[in-house]
Amino acid sequence: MTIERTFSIIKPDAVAKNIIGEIYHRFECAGLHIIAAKMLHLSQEQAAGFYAEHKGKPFYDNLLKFMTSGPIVVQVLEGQDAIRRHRELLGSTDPEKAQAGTIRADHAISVTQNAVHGSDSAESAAREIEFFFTEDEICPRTR
Ligand code: DAT
Ligand code: MG
Repeated sequence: MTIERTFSIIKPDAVAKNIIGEIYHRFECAGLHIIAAKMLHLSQEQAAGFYAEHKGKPFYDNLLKFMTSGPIVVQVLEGQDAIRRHRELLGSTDPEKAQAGTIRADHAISVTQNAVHGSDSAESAAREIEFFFTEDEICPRTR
């Protein structure tokens, strides 16, 4: 297994529920290290750029409305097999289908307000990290 980096968002619903630390705790317990982090409020343009792949889908307008509705926390996670393991912690997109004990099963309100985002491939991770972070905002681990 290789050490990977992946990109994560704590979405507006989870920030509003005051569970940033609860979610960070799950990452840390799973051996994922937070190597960059910040809180921000997405503009319409930023949200559209980030979710460009979903433009034209029936849920797109609601997704942008939700993602710009309040602050989010974005982070880069690093660890062994980080992309797949992070996605496993999140659970399925629809919280009703998410495996018990996952973040979405425990905390998501609906398929739109689903608490968290995680990159789904190495290509998405690279693109999404670069979308939110400059190289000098990422802090390599001291081992
Ligand atoms: P994921 O976030 O699990 O990678 P995705 O990339 O397919 O899922 O979709 C991005 C987001 O768009 C998802 O987190 C919530 C929203 N979304 C996806 N499918 C939806 C649907 N059928 N109805 C409402 N919102 C949806
Ligand atoms: Mg996705």
